[in-house]
Amino acid sequence: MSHLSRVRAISAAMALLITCGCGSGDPIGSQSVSNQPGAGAPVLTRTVVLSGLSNPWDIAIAADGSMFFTERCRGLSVRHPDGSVTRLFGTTGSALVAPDLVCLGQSGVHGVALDPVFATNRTLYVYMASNLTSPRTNRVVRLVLNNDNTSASNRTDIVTDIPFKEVGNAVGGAGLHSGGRIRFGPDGFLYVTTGDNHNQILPQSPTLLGGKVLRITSTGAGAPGNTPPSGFDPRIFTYGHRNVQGITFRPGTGQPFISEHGPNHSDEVTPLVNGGNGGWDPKDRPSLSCPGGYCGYAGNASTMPMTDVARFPNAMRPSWTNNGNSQGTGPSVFLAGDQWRAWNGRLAVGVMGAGRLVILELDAAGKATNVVDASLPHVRYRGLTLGSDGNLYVATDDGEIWRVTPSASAR
Ligand SMILES: [Ca+2]
Repeated sequence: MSHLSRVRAISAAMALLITCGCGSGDPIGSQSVSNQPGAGAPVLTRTVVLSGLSNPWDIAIAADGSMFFTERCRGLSVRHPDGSVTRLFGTTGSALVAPDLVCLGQSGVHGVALDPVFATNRTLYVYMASNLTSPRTNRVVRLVLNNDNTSASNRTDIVTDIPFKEVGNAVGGAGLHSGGRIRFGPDGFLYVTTGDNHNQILPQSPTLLGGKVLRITSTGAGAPGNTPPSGFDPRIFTYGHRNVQGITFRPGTGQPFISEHGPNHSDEVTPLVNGGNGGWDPKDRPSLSCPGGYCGYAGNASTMPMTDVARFPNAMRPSWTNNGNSQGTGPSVFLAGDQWRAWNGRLAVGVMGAGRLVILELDAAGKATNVVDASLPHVRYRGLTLGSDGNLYVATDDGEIWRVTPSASAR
């Protein structure tokens, strides 16, 4: 058992005792998950679209049904509407090879996002770890595809300085906590989630981009309207995060919501506020013994909180903490459309360690008021995307991509 596994095993029992205990008036949502789908829930039909993939990580669906997907150690591919697959960008065998691609730890090729006007400008974006610099970094790479989606060209690295965990330390190996989800918001700007690299200084650093959510233009500049504190990098939208793996935008309001895996407690779903602090600060905890100077795994929900409201009274409050548990909360996406029946407008969250997809009902303020299990197979849910066809697409660590279709009838 690795040191980290031991830490987690010991802490798991503690976490059971240290649920947040929030009352109804508490700003932190602690709803437990019901196994009942609830009244009006849709019947779900699951179809395996692709199998035998190598760690599929993210999916983006074009209006014509072309399905772009990443595999962490191979790169970007597309499944054409006729079912054939073309490898577009990544390792040898891809139409455009990226010799600098780093596959290490949790890192590699992660998020993929289509430009809002992809149909006309043929432009998409991927998040990848690269060895073009030393130390290595995570990058956001812009590519242009040809009209039949069989080749990629014009690689332009629009963000080159997202920190990468270059060497292992006492809490884990190199390449961990790279973040990596990228999504365009309804405002037309690209949101980029990053990780803390097990580096104590990153989340609260005003200039280093780890432990952040960036909001950028298609050329990688800070988007107009970002309001981080004075002295911060203008690309930073929010900071004080651990390792954000999900970002999605609430229908109607457009507010971004993120999902984060807690260390040994407190998975979080958090509505973001421009310039906000997520309250993660894994440094300088004199009361704790912190291996390698990183306190992230050293405490519990009280001594090393995911949202430290004692240090940061104005920190953004999570809307859900998975009842205080740490079960590998990863991707998230809002369900939208009448076909989702009672789940229309609810937030789907993939919980990898627990192997389940959960559906959060949120109140107007974004707080979870009801959480149900979607009753899909128990797998590690790595990527979630809502297709242009209104169906949910799921990437699993088992190497599959599913289409989940809500039927016309309720359960
Ligand atoms: Ca937080």
